Amino acid sequence: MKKSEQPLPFPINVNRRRFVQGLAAGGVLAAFPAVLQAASRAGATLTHTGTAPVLSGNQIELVIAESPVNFTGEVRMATTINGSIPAPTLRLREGEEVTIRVTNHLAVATSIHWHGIILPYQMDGVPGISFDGIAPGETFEYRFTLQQSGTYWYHSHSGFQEITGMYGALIVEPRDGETIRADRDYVVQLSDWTDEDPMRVFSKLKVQSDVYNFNQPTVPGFMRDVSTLGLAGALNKRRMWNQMRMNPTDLGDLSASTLTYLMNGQTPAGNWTGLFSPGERVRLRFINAAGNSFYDIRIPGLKMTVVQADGQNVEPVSVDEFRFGPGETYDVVVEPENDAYTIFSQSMERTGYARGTLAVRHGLTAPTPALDAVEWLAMRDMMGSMDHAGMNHNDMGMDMDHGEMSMDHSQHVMHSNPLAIPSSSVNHARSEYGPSVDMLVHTPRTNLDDPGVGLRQNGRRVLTLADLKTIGGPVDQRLPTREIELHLTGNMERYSWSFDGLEFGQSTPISMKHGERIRVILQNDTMMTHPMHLHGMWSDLENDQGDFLVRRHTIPVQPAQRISFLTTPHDLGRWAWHCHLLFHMDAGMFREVVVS
Ligand SMILES: [Cu+2]
Repeated sequence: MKKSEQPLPFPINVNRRRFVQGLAAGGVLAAFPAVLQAASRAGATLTHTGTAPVLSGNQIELVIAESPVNFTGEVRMATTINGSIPAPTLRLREGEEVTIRVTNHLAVATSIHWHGIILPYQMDGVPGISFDGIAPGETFEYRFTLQQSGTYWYHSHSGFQEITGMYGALIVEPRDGETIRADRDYVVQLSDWTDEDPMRVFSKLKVQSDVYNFNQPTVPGFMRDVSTLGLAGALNKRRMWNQMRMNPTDLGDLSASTLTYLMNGQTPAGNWTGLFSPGERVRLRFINAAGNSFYDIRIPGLKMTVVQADGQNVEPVSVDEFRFGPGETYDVVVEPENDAYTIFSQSMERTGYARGTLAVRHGLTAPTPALDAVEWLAMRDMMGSMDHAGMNHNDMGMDMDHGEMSMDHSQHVMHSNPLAIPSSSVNHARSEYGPSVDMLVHTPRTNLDDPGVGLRQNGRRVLTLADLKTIGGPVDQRLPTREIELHLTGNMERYSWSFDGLEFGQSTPISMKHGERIRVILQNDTMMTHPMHLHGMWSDLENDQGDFLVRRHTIPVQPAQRISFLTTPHDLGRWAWHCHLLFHMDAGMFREVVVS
């Protein structure tokens, strides 16, 4: 049987429902006295879940330990910071120096990375690059001065500790006071939890990359295609995917067959609730702290005004929905009037959701929308910008067999300064022609106004990268003096992820010069969206005409998309650059950047 014709590997049943909804009192262990006793013998206390405690000031103490949780009916050990999921919210002040002492009570090494914070590289918290990590029993003292304000977060950069509970919000209050007016201010932190050992999840993906994909094409789906496309059309659609040996529903590696989606550490059944009084302006600081899930966020009945992206204020834009990947943050302002609204966060692959409520008092709920139908990846998600009408896929701008590449230099635009706009000629590195790469895009799309598969023409106003404009423009106005092009690559069958076909272990560091203005072009030669996070410096996203749009620390790059950003490496040292999907990072989509 061909892979794409397998039946649903995971029947929808009570177990799956438990993953999707979770327990109402996730994290509470009253029903498991044996575990509690064992936990107290080990000196552990109950894990606090839900709205995180807030720590502020210049001296912060954090303790990493294992502690028990129960989100689905099965007790598991989580990795926690100060015994809480999410970890404590740190509220700090711009301009101040902070000392954060992190003590490791685990049996293995740990680390904390301050995501999006500009600091000396030795304080960045990436084991093997910034420092050695924090050994069992040791305390590491982080000390840095906050040179920015906004919504950020922090997480472990060791192994799979992040997805097992090590993530928390980091809010930096502006030195000169807040410019975004709000009566209430809530952190809304999304994450995902698996009852499995993440290492086992990773091994399973390595053996069969679609093991968690239960949106596989099915016989009933085929019959539906026959009725809408005719038999020939349905067969063609199927044949195309089979020839490419790919799966049109590869929207996420993981799904609700192993994940429970959490909002502020609460399951959907737990229903995290933020209170308001009618007419108030409520600021929601959305943080995607998931290990491996993109979320599509909407609050039915409410417009959301996006006011900040990755901690940087943007010109307000009013939307019904936005998508964000692990690492990204968005602040929105809403003005609720009714008694209750659902904050609905469906995962991109549409197998489950996180959910919470905005309400005038506790206990109220609003209806939870149905999950949107799965939309198959479209031609533009593989081929990019070509007009495909009437084309046979052998002629399309994609090469599945690593044959001759067909570069097109005719589009080259003559300009007084060739670096004024990003180059459009595609350069596939030699290293892309190897076993780590199963797809090359020759005609990428450069438009930034596409919300992505599953959000196109859904009747809602969905945020896109093209909508984001940082207030005040770029800090560094210089044109770049150099351009580097890197491709995001992968091989789905091998579950290998890389830059330019080279997994981290085979790669050499990328060199940047201190203070130079440099353009980075990222082209995605895979069928998945990768949230790319560059440590230690800002990524100033531009459009294909070289016009500045928005300062980010994490940029999602869609399938077959080519984006570019400018950066100024202002701090010397060794920095990490990686996909923020935890399993992609671990599978090799990670590079070191050396600033000298
Ligand atoms: Cu990735």
